[in-house]
Amino acid sequence: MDILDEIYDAVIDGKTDIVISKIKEALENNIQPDIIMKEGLISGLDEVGRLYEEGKFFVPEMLIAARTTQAALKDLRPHLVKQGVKPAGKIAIGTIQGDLHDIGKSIVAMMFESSGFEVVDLGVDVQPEKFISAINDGAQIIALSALLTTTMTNIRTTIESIEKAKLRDRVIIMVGGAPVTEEFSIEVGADGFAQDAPSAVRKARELMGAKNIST
Ligand code: B12
Repeated sequence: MDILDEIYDAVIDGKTDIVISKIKEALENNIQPDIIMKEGLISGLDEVGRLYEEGKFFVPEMLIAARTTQAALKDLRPHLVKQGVKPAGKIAIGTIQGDLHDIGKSIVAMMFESSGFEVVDLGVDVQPEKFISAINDGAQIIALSALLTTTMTNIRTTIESIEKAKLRDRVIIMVGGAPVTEEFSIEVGADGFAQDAPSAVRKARELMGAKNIST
């Protein structure tokens, strides 16, 4: 079997040791770091996302695969930097003001990081000003998570604050969390909604392609 296929399979199985040793072998065989990342790691993780959406994988399997990919990326990062590969985009993520739920937000953050994005995790109970600072610091995507129907309304307040700060054109705004829906996302003027971590990454890639964001 091809080394990249072995990396892909080991990501799906969450076998960190195998992924790391196969990456070493791939580098020794002069396979470019970006090819290892895209065709081994990210496509393996995309498959995990697909299996999750089909109901064949659950959150634990998705977390294990994301952790495997993160560990592998740590090893691969110096080689990617040397090759001049840039992150897929810079994203600032946080749970909305008043809300302390962080499990889903952290899964989404991990999935973005494992998929090649630079992630700034702003934590929980994030005030609009912190999202504004993140945009000023170069975040191209702002991801807002809400788990309570009472805090969901703070998504609207945060988007309004970004508009008032005249930064709306500079950023893609994504929203999610159990009570959030596609209709709500349109109503509050977000750019995109996703119901889980794999579709959040897919949606972000799609939005990055569609909206020309200058930093
Ligand atoms: C665990 C939990 C807690 C923990 C949180 C621990 C932590 N570190 O996060 C604790 C015990 C602290 C807690 C507290 C409270 N909770 Co609570 N909690 C839950 C519970 C059981 C699970 C939430 C969870 O983690 N789900 C798993 C994750 C993986 O799913 P997720 O968050 O939806 O995330 C996924 C997607 O939504 C999406 N996603 C998430 N964020 C984003 C962001 C973007 C941009 C995108 C694109 C996608 C995305 O991707 C994620 C991964 O697939 C839910 C019930 C439930 N089953 O949902 C209640 C629940 C959310 N809690 C509830 C309540 C009421 C509370 C409290 C108010 C209780 C109280 N009276 O004190 C407090 C609120 C405190 C506060 N101010 O935030 C209610 C909310 C009801 C409502 N309609 O608003 C729920 C629904 C329980 C219920 N059935 O009543 N809670």
